[in-house]
Amino acid sequence: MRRARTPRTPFRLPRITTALAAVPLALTAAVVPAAAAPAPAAERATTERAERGHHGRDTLRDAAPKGFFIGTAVAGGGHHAEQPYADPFAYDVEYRDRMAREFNSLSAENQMKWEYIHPTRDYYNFYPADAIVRYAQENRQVVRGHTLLWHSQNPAWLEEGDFSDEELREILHEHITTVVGRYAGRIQQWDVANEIFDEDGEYREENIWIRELGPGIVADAFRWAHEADPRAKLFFNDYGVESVNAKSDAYYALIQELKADGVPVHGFAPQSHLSTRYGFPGDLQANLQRFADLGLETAITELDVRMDLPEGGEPTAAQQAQQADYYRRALQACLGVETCNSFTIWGFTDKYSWVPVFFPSEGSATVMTEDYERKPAYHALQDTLRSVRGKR
Ligand code: 9MR
Repeated sequence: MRRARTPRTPFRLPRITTALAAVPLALTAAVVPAAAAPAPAAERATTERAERGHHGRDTLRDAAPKGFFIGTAVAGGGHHAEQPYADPFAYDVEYRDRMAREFNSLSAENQMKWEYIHPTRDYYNFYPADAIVRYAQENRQVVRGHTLLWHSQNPAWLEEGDFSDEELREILHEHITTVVGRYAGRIQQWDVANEIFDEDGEYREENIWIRELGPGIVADAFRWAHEADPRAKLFFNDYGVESVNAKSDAYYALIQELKADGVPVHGFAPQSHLSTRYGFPGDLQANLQRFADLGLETAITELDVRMDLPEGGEPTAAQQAQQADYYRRALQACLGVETCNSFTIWGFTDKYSWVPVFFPSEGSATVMTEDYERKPAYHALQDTLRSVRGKR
């Protein structure tokens, strides 16, 4: 029997005309600089043809083995909002074209986070997230949803509100039901719980849900997400859990408990924000494997490799080679684990990377320069994918 459909949203959305609906997104963005406006269609087609000439069938998704998802974060919101450019996903045509050609999986960098998708208590802003899901469908890409229960990027109405425990629980329930339900069948993996443990493997105090409602709320979040979309694979996601350490041990123990209780947890993902300041986490594959052995899917969800930039800002050849080595080893670790079928980099061009904004002396963390030139790290990924194509 068919399940009753969850209503798409209990709230009234503003009516929009078809013409408006076709505008990519960021209708609410401030003034768009003229230079950033999309190129006229004809010009765009020429650029696309020229590009295909260069890179047609020569991209990461073309190199990927069957059933393997190579993804990127879709730039928009978050740190981008303070940068001197218009929303990349809405207005950078070259960026959009490359994203379609290079990747078969997309993650919402910020657009599905609470502060964006649920900015006031009674209103959901689905435009940016809808645009990503629609674009992904048009380009035969899967989507990773990010994220439902987190301590950061929550709206003030939530963090500063005066709610009873019952109300808070209902707010989370309604949010998960509404957001996951809206995209049901169109999201491959959801980062249900993000960054819930600190470095010592203790629950983070900053997490409003866990602090106010107790850790049991995590299991409820997974149950509610599963009810809203039984097909989506539900993940724990965190940084600093690439290796076997106190934090990843905390996930290992928690997931065992949850599975014993029948909670629908399907995956564990080390984000993998790496830096050449620290060595490569050599036990990444072994760590993924121990989670796979619990019957879980695994994924790399936010890989980038930042470095200290020399004066002038250009990485040396040696730095580029070291970075390429980190990218290659991260991908090899994932490919070495049978249940690791999703490998996402946190942005593919330095033009939009979060790294220099958060780590001022570091940068060059992605696989393409600001001008979309492919770095050695790009080729490391491409060669590694090609080497297993047909064998996996
Ligand atoms: O890339 C995101 C950036 O645009 C935001 O400003 C930032 C705010 O915290 O979040 C970045 O994405 C984070 C992701 O959601 C969770 N893991 C760490 C990522 C990098 O900070």
